[in-house]
Amino acid sequence: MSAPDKVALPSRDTPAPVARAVTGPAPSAGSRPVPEPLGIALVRRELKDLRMLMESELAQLSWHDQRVREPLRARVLEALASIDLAPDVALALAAQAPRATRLEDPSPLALALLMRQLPVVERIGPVVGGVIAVVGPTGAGKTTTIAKLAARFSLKHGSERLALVTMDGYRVGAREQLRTYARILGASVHPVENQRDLQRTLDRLRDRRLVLIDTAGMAPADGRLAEQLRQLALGAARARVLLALPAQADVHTLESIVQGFAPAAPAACVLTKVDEAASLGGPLSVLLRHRMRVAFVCDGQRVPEDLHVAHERRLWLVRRAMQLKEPAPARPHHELARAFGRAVAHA
Ligand SMILES: Nc1nc2c(ncn2[C@@H]2O[C@H](COP(=O)(O)OP(=O)(O)OP(=O)(O)O)[C@@H](O)[C@H]2O)c(=O)[nH]1
Ligand SMILES: [Mg+2]
Repeated sequence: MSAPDKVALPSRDTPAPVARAVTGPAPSAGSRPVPEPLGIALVRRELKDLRMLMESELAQLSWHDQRVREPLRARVLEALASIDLAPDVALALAAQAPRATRLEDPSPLALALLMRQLPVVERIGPVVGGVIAVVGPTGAGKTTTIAKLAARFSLKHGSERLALVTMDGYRVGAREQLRTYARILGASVHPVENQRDLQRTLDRLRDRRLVLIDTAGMAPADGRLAEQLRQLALGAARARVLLALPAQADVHTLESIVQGFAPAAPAACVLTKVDEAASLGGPLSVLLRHRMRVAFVCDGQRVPEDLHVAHERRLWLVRRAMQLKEPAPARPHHELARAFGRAVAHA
């Protein structure tokens, strides 16, 4: 192979000529890019195929190795993967499985591991008090959750010591939606425009036993989100923040929600729309990966019946995740092996 001695090394000051020396002159403005010679394109494709083949073979090898060395853990991993748990999370969980057991069927083991690791708020009752703000993306069920929490409270303590505050001035009808719930419960609603307004309103409501703050739904990428969260943090410093996480969203969306709302420092989340989720692998993966604790689980639109305390629903949630798994064969072995290989490579 001839040395590429004609290609001058770029100095620190001169920008690199971006492969022009090798591929010929740059196309002039308006001209079409010069197509790559057919031979080079073919070699490139062959190399890519070869790399994929080698990666897949290596993944298969390490997967088979795992199955031989630790058959029980491999079976637990299969059970966890069958509910669509992300490979990194499934691997971390399976690593906690014992190496041997007398159990014939490893699924209870996977269930037990999930149960033990699922982060939930332990000491919480269905009737909460204090100042609680619910944040989250559009349509996640924030206002409905507020209505459910408010209804629970007023059933037990009446509505005189309850107040609802809304920061949602964006969506048409948002305030009216909260007012409708408040009217039914006989509670007061306090719309606020900005951080100082929020602060003053909370000061006035100091004697209330429960103050629930509804916020405007915003996508994690929405430029206005940072401002809303800033106003909430400064205007309601003593509020505990709950993040509404819609369980039917896919794992990437949930990941971006958790990251996007991290500046609000949520104390826990409310897992909403569990009844609409076709699989719970995504939400469980994100909860486990971020150690995001679940305070409440919502599985329907009914107020307040469809709100449940998460620590009482732990087994129910994990069982449901297991029931929602794809019918057997859950996931082809080669696919699991590839996921396993990828997770090992990224570990
Ligand atoms: N199936 C089901 N629907 C729900 C649940 N929670 C809320 N919903 C419905 O989801 C829709 C949106 O709920 P909202 O409470 O308005 O959601 P939001 O997050 O306040 O929405 P925005 O304020 O527009 O961001 C409504 O039709 C609710 O009835 C749930 O747990 N299960
Ligand atoms: Mg709302």
